[in-house]
Amino acid sequence: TLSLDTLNMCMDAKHHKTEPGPEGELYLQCSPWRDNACCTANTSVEAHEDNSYLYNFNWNHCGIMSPKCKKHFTQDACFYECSPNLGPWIQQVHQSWRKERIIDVPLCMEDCHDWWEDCKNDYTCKSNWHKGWDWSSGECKAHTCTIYPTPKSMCEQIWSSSYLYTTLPKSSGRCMQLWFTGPNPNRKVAEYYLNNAH
Ligand code: FOL
Repeated sequence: TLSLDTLNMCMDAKHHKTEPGPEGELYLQCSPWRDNACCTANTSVEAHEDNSYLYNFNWNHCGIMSPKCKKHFTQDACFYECSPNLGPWIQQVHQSWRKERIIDVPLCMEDCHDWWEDCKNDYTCKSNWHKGWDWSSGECKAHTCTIYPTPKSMCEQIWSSSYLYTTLPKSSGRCMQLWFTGPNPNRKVAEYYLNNAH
C-alpha cells in the first residue's frame, strides 16, 4: 500500500524498500536503523563492501581510500539507504536509476566535520560524485586528483546537494545525524522541519 506519511517513508530510489519497517538484523554500521528501516539486510551488508553492487562505485579512484575515511562513506550509505525520516527533503527526479532523491538535508556540524577531518588527506578527482564518471580505465583519466578544501564543500558537493552544511550541533535537535546509537533522533528533526517551512 502507498505510504502517505511524510515522517515515516522511503524514497523511491534504487534499493529502498517501498515502506519502512523493522529489520531483524542490519549489518554493523547500519544496525542503528534496525527498528525501522528503508534498507534490507542485504543492502546493509553491501553498504560496507568495497565493490558493492549498490552503485557500482569505486571508492579507490584516486588511490586507496583510507579506512578511517571509508567508514564515513559506509555511514552515509546506511543513512541514505536506511533512513525512514527523509520525507521533508525528498524530491522527484528524472534519473535513469532513481525516481526520487534527497535535497538539502541539514547535516549536523559534528558529522560533516568529523567526516571531512577523516577524509582530508584522501584524494578524489571530482567534486560531484553522482555524475560524469568514466570508469573505463578504472581511474580518473583526464581529471586531476585533489582534496576537498573544506567540510562544507565536501558535504554539499559530493552528492550534489543531498546535504546542506550547517553549524548546528547534534544537541540542537535541528540537524540530521549520520551517527547515533539508541533510538533514532532524526524523526523529531524531520517533524520540526515539516512544521517549520525551510
Ligand atoms: N548518499 C547520499 N547522502 N545522497 C545520495 O544521493 C547518494 N547517492 C549515492 C550514494 N550515496 C548517497 C549513489 N551514488 C552513479 C554514481 C554514484 C551514485 C549513483 C550512480 C552513476 O552511475 N553515475 C553515472 C551517471 C548516472 C546517470 O545520471 O545516469 C556516471 O556516469 O557518473
